[in-house]
Amino acid sequence: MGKKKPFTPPPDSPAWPNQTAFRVAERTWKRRDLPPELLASIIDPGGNPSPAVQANRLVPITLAYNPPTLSNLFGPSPETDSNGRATAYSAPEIPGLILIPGLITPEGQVQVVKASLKDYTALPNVTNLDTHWDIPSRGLWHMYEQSLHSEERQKDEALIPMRHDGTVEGAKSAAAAFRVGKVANGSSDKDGENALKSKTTSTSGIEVPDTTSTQIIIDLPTTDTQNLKAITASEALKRLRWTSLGFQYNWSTKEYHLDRRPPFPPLIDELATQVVKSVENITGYNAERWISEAGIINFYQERDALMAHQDRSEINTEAPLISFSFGNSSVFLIGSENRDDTPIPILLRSGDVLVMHGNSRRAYHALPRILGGTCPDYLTPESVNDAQWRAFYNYLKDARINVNVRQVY
Ligand SMILES: O=C(O)CCC(=O)C(=O)O
Repeated sequence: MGKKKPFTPPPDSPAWPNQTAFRVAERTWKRRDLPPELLASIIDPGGNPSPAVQANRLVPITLAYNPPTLSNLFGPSPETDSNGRATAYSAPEIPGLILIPGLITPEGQVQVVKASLKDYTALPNVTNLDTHWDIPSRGLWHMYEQSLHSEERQKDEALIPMRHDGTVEGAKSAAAAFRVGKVANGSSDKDGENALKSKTTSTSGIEVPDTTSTQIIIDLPTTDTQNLKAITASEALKRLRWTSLGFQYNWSTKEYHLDRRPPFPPLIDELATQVVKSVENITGYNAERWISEAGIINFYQERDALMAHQDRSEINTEAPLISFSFGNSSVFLIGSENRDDTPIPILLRSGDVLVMHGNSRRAYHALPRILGGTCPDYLTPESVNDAQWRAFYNYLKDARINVNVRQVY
């Protein structure tokens, strides 16, 4: 008798008991063998003409401004009204969600991807790698590029050492002063070394520093790192999951560190601010009030996923959350504040922008699936007039990058 294949229950099977509707949707969309009829059910704001629009799952809305007048990195959306104003969409099933497909031009996408990989993965922005590896101050991308140019690549590729207590290579040469902190007992800032001199009271009544902090504290690992070893820059890039911008996020307490605030990158601030402006008429949140205070850049390899979660760490609940997608397309699920509600699946493509405000700001959402092989042709090195781009494309063709920006206070 032949060997029996292990049983995998179909997504809606009673063999998945006591699962919330959101969890069932996540498991459904995680599948490597997504059936064509399931793929056909996805809401695709960038599809032209979009069947989702025809099915009233997306409703065209008019933006306050014609996007190219706000930023030279904004293109016109695929559809424009008679005044030339771009069309964005709301999704009636998820009140407060706004989708602006194809907002970022190919040139804009190239700029943001390059900056995300090269500039924002270097100190003073802290990445998931910094906890475990002592990335030299010249930065991960710089090391990676050097390894690409090295003739005897395998032999010459430098290793990134493990981080050991008290040793931060970057501290020796970087302009900022670095300290290594212990996340476990929260004692890293007991002595007030990082106390900020200038504080301002936000609309939420919290005292928020209005200056950026030059001191970076890298939390030491709370788990055993015995099995980790020094790695090459290309290995490290595959393990890169996130980098944080502005107020640094404490992943353990799920709060922002008021005393850890590297300067927010002007390019991302500008794009986010102009998106906020473009949707002022819909959100009612005036761009004058907007401050790009914190951001996370998520780096996904093809098999990565982001589990269902709510973004609840921001105190300012009126400000929208702005989210940009680059590289391979993905399936984005968003529901309500209750995991028992079935989420809707949305296809996010490179250059798309998503705005969460109102009810959707606190809705559960997840990213169960990256769709490999969907990085757009206009991003291939042959299509982009930039000699440096080839190395970035080499990474992006198998990846997705999400840049999201929040006003915290
Ligand atoms: O990658 C995405 O599009 C979603 C990211 C996200 O939900 C988050 O960082 O909270």
